[in-house]
Amino acid sequence: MDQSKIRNVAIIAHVDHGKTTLVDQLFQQSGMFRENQEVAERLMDSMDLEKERGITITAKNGSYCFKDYWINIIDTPGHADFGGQVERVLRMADGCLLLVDAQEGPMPQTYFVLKKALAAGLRIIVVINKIDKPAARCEWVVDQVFDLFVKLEAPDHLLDFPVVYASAKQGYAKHHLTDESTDMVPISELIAAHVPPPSGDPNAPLQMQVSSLDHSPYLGRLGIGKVTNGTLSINKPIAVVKRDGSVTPARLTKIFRFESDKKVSTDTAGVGELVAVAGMDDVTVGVTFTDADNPMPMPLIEIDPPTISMNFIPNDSPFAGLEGKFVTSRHLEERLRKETLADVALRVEPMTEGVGYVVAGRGELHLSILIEKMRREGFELQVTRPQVIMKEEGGVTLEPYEELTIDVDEQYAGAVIERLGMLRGQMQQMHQANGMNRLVYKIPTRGLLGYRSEFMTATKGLGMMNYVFAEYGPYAGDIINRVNGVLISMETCTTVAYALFNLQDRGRLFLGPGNRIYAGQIIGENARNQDMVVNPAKGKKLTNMRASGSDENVVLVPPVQMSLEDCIAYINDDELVEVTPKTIRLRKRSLNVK
Ligand SMILES: Nc1nc2c(ncn2[C@@H]2O[C@H](COP(=O)(O)OP(=O)(O)OP(=O)(O)O)[C@@H](O)[C@H]2O)c(=O)[nH]1
Ligand SMILES: [Mg+2]
Repeated sequence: MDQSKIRNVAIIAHVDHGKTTLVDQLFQQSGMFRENQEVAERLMDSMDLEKERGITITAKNGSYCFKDYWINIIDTPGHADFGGQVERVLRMADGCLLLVDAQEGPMPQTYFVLKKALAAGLRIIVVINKIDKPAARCEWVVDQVFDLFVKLEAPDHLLDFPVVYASAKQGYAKHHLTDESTDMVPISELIAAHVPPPSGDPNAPLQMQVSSLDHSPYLGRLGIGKVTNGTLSINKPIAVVKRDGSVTPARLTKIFRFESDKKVSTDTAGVGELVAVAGMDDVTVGVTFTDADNPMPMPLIEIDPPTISMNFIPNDSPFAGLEGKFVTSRHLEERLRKETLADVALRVEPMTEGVGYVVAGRGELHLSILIEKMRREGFELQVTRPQVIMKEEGGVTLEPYEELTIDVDEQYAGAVIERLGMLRGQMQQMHQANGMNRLVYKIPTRGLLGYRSEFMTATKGLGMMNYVFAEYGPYAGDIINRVNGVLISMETCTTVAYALFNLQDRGRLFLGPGNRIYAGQIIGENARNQDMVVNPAKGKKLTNMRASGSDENVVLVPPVQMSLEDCIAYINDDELVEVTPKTIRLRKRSLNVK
């Protein structure tokens, strides 16, 4: 492949600003699909969980041709919990498309990814996306982006960034807002003109560092990265330099290049190409494949430390083993170890007290995705309330703080401000425009645990909240995340409509009639602030007199549906979430309810 015609571009943005949709359009319009071929929406979001949730969880590679250019695209996740991946895959890129929503403007994660792209010295093309939105305010957004570049002290030659206006959804991009809306060509033109070709030396010793991982059912683990120097070849013995600096000989069994969203096998790959390689089962992010006679490791990839942890413990509820295939602590350990190999942002250690593992990651979503994957594979387990990871410095306890940005309708702002105050948030800024308030806070990560669903309820689903890690700061004091107590079942039984009917005035129920439950299981939230033991199986006393209102016609309020994330966010320290392939239950740690 002609090195001068390769362009390696990462697409970076805040969550939902349209990265994966933009990739769809670039692919579609490059003519690589047959005219009548059915192509899935958000093609690159290929994992089941990505499709279901509409978010990108892992970065992915693809490519398309534009004129005689070969454009490699790296689609990245926008959610802050996966921010570490963005940083790593930027090593494969020579330039970036920074997408910004034409209405929202730069958001916390825009700041984070731009900072990383600037640190990597990458050329940046700004794409103002979603210009079809009626509330789009392109000029304002461009100004905001410029301010962001200045705030991040971008060097002069990057300050003069090219801008393109797009609707990824409708499939057009343009250099000026007044241009006609036709196709995506302006974006490809800017990539060809502004992103430099990869700079390596084809005659130097081989260097390819693994920036991300993939898995193939036939070949096992695949390491993905850029051939920075030299040539990668199947038949040539090479050496691997691991993270600890050790050098071992290796031989690759397969090399793939990315063509559209597929991997295509090849025997050699030259400088600047992005490839996936098979042949090393314990390949991890950061290792360098290099020349066997002249090993040249590349600088290590820094990995952000985890910010929160949860305990994963084997299921010991009365219903353990009834619904899952993998239940023991050995199963848990094996599975978690396997995950740490694939996900470098995850840490796993045995618990110091009791049986189980402390699993530390980059946020609630990061860990809940892992739990969801495990339950789909047939695991049963229990997890504890997430804890933030504190730091000691000079005898002082420090805790992580986030920068929180909230967009909320004026009428709900008061309630949100009051609650954030209780959660130890400090307001930094407040702007009002068109009946909306934008609030910026600094708040301990602890305060935000579980806050999202409360926020959604408080703003009738219309608010937006986003946060990114800001810094470690002094411990902010006690925070009470949940004020209500819970309703606990006093016996192992099947829930009965009549009993639930009598309980529903006490608070909010989490399940309906006909559910098998155990003593100590949580069946709802108490309206008061202490726990209450209740009997959800208590049928109506049978008397000779037939009273009106038999069991069949009691009217039940629909139970509150709690997702896995809701449950994790909900529990207190003396409670657990029990997860099986079929059910998610909330329980007291101690099932002794007598
Ligand atoms: N109106 C409008 N909506 C768009 C446009 N581009 C994307 N969207 C919508 O925005 C939502 C998010 O799009 P995605 O492409 O998944 O965004 P993303 O940046 O890949 O999101 P993450 O990978 O989760 O960070 C989807 O509902 C898209 O249909 C656009 O140009 N106009
Ligand atoms: Mg995406």
